[in-house]
Amino acid sequence: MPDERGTDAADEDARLALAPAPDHAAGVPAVLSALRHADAEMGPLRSVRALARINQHDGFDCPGCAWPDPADPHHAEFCENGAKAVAEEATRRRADRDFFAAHTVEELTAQSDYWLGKRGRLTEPMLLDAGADRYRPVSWEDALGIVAEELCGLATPDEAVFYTSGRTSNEAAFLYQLFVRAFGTNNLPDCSNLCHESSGVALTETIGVGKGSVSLADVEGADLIFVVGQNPGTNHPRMLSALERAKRRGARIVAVNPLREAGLQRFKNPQRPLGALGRGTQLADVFLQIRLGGDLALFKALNRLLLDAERLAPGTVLDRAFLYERCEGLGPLTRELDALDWDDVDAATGLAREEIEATARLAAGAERIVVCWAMGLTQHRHSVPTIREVVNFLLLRGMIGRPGAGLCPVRGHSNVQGDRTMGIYEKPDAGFLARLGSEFGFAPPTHHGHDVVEAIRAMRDGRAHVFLAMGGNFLMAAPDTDATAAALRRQRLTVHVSTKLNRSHLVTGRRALILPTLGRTERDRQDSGEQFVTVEDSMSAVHSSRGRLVPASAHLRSEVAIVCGLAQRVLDGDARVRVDWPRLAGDYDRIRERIARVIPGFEDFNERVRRPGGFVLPHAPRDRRRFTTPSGRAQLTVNELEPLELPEGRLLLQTLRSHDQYNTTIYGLNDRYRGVTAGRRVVFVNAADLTALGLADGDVVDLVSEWRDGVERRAERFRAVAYDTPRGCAAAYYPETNPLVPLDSTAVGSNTPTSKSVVVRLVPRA
Ligand SMILES: Nc1nc2c(c(=O)[nH]1)N[C@H]1C(S)=C(S)[C@@H](COP(=O)(O)OP(=O)(O)OC[C@H]3O[C@@H](n4cnc5c(=O)[nH]c(N)nc54)[C@H](O)[C@@H]3O)O[C@H]1N2
Ligand SMILES: Nc1nc2c(c(=O)[nH]1)N[C@H]1C(S)=C(S)[C@@H](COP(=O)(O)OP(=O)(O)OC[C@H]3O[C@@H](n4cnc5c(=O)[nH]c(N)nc54)[C@H](O)[C@@H]3O)O[C@H]1N2
Ligand SMILES: [Mo]
Repeated sequence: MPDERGTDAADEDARLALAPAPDHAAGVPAVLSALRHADAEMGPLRSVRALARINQHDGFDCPGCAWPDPADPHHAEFCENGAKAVAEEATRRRADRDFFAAHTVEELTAQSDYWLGKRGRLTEPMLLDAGADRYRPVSWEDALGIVAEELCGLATPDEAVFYTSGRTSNEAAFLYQLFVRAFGTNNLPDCSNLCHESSGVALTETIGVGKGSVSLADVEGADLIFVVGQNPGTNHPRMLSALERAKRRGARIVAVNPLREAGLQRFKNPQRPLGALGRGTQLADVFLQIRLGGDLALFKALNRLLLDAERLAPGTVLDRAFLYERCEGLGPLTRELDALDWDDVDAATGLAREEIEATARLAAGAERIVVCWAMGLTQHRHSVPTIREVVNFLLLRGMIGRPGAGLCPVRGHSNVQGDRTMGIYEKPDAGFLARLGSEFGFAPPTHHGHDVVEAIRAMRDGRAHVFLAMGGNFLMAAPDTDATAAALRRQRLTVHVSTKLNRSHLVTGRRALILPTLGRTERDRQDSGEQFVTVEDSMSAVHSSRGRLVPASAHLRSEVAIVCGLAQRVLDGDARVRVDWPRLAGDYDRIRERIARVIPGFEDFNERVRRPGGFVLPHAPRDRRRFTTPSGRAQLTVNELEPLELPEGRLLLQTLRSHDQYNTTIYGLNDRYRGVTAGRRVVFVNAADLTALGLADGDVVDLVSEWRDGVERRAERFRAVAYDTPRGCAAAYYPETNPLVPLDSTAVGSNTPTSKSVVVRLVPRA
């Protein structure tokens, strides 16, 4: 029987099939897969209209990933997975009032996440009354009234939690954080807490800005590109085009990953004539099949080898002028690296010394180095020190603030970076709060709020009673699913502003509301006429996004309108905050005027964002080699290696995405690039580990995670698959494995759950 985590193992197991993984990404199957999805969800006409507008100057920003758009967009500037993301939103299916009347919440809970997502778009506000067995329609006025009633009944504003996912536009995010702070709390956890927080923390400490330092032109102009802990073929397919262009100009690519991901090996560009059919471009020149969590050791080793090379040929490897003028900490770093224990490096990385030495030689000789990374670096216990060591690597060679070189954290959600820029952050800085307060004439709270993990604890422990989410699927995205479910169930009210049904709507507080909203692809008409919104990509470029499709239902409201409606009801009569919410909701230019006055870099926002392609936010290290750290210098840091102890008979499990999902939204049950068809409950294990554990390829096992709290967390019925992954390092899909990630197992410095290193044992099913 499926449970509230959405396990429908019995159903999937029977059809699961496995084949050898292909050695390349995209090509004809990608084109076909994209078209099949689009057609099934949208029909042929709507497909053409929707897909033609993705990432064009007058169109909408792809709701897929945060990879930037080229200055001259290709006539079809999207990828297979972007097309799927659009189809998912622009689907013609509807989860309307009849649907909710026909199913109890209990019945819906028994369905898989895949099934829930396939019900289509939400159409009107729905309320789950205390004690009711199913949702019923409710008017917007009544819905907003319920939220206001519960929020105003709290003992303090800090008893409410306001989550944000990363698709929310700049305009909605800015008003949302303004509303939350005017209400009186900084409890603004977001999906970044689960995602690139480690990057933000490490970069802020070392270069003074928590964002990447490259443009698309830098990536395409680099002569050496590292792709570390990232699976671009699936998660950022348009990045493959940039890598291909760099390769054509002679760049070399080093891929660092425990898995031989298809997209890292070879790319058949579906957007070039014959590209989808030919042999494709070989991408990675060097593939370092590293152990999970081994990257800190790898980059320390590379840095040590750079120092050694400099000693042999002084003045040829390190950028001494840059180091002396702009950086500090070289002395302690040199001493630390000189004491590096190579046995530790061998153990942590599992790489051959020659592989590391050959990579160091490439790095010593390159003129323009870019390092790209994603979740493989950010979701480990030592993620922050690891990313700091990547910064050391680039600083030693003077590779920040130089064309064709720099740091490239590749963001996930399409506006996750913009939401942070707009102030969605639980630890806002004093300068930002002062500007916000003076613009709107109130005193924002200064004490820090809860991040995701803290929010779950607060809800679990009875310190928070109302949970509101601007998008996302908190229950399934957060770690420790059972603990998160228990925390949500303790709430008086849970509220979700959503486009589609998901499990977070089903595991609720005493009362629950679903507030349906417009998606990116849809026309947004307000008092002053049709509106557009803006977003910021991974490379700090801000541009507009205008939906053209007819909204999924006449009752949908934009996120901006929902926030303004909420704020007006909740803050009603509060003389401290003087904001004309209806005026802002009626014309988004008015919101952008306020953003321009509060957030640095947004001067003349309305004018500049109307230029084709928008504008790029300032970034002192990138633009002027200025480092906005307290000392004004870039920080070289000492990062200690702490080898991870893996008890006998245990594996380290990473939880990752298949090719057929968008985070918690499951598009389909295939993972074409890893050879999996019709199932998701698989665990990839090194063949020798299987043998050592007395298991055979294809055995069905339970995954049991072991943590020092003594609680054994279990995820049942996974097919063990012999796979090309280093000894001791297993992999399985998120979100099915989230029940295994202990709430208290987080990265030092960023508090991000360690989703890429969970200690597990495999227990055969009887
Ligand atoms: N189609 C699609 N696109 C997406 C998403 C999606 O779900 N579907 N999600 C979006 C979001 S929010 C995000 S954050 C990004 C995520 O993009 P990715 O970070 O690419 O996503 P993951 O599937 O988590 O893959 C992690 C990769 O890191 C590797 N890895 C794991 N641990 C380690 C390690 O210790 N060291 C190294 N070197 N490598 C390691 C894994 O083998 C895998 O290749 O994608 C975004 N784009
Ligand atoms: N074990 C494990 N856990 C992880 C990760 C991992 O790698 N492993 N990755 C983490 C990462 S990187 C991230 S970013 C988080 C993702 O966490 P979230 O951002 O919370 O999750 P999503 O699955 O992206 O959210 C999907 C839901 O968003 C809603 N939605 C879609 N579009 C819109 C819109 O335009 N507006 C509104 N209001 N709602 C919309 C839909 O209802 C949909 O069901 O998960 C994290 N959790
Ligand atoms: Mo993410």
